[in-house]
Amino acid sequence: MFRSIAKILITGFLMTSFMVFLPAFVHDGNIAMADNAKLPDYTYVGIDVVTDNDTPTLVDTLAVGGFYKMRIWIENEFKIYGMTTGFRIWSDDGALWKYVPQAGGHGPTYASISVNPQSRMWPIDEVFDMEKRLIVQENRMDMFGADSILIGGVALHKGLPYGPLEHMLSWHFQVAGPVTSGSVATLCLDSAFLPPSAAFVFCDFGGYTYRPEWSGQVCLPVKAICGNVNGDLNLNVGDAIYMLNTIFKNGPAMLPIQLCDVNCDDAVNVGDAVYLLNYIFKFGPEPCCK
Ligand SMILES: [Ca+2]
Ligand SMILES: [Ca+2]
Repeated sequence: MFRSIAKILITGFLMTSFMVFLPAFVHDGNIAMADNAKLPDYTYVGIDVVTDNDTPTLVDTLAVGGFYKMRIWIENEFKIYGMTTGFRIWSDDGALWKYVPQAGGHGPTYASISVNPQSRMWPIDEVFDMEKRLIVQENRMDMFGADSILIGGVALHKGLPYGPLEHMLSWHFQVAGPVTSGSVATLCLDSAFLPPSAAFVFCDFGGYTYRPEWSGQVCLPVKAICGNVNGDLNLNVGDAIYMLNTIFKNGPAMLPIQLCDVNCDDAVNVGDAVYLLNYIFKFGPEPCCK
């Protein structure tokens, strides 16, 4: 019963929000949700960035080639029955990134978002887009562009229980550039423009929509280091091992090529790993990288 009611309400909320308002909507930065005043209770959305491995570590600098996840934290003082969130990851100075698919993600090609099984959001009911397909959708709307992601409707049929700040969702990405060794750029993460609220939209059981408080954008420096191919920020024997493993298992194309050609012969192969080992153990010259 709750399930079907919530589904109808959330669908109605999305239909109203997007299909009715969207075509005529002009964002002037001053449009408030009509129902905000009915829901004064506190809700909050925040993000941080950690390494995407077994022991996630908070980072303040990103390495080209490294795997990271943006963790989405939510605190709510009353039950949430639906949420629509948009995020953007972009650079003004040449930093590049790409999605990292996750096993067990939502949908065949939309799996770079995962739900934290340790959170009170788990098990999640549905994640769907505006056409109500059960997916997490990336790059769906023109207004979002290639640097944005829309977590469509997150339906929580029993309601997301009250609770303190908790890591709910993760968005997985790899830093893909800049690829020139020694260069530094900046990658920023923020909420994405999402009409009609210009931010996140949550709704309660009655379908009232409102905007949670938002922690604001995070910008991190991105560093490209010649020979540092395993995505941490140190150049050491681990990089040579990583290079060899990747070359023999998946091929050199899987590496950040410009950072791998450490002997500057315009090819990436076992010779680069040997060159790197020689440098690390003090026998050879510095990594080159054009
Ligand atoms: Ca390294
Ligand atoms: Ca080479």
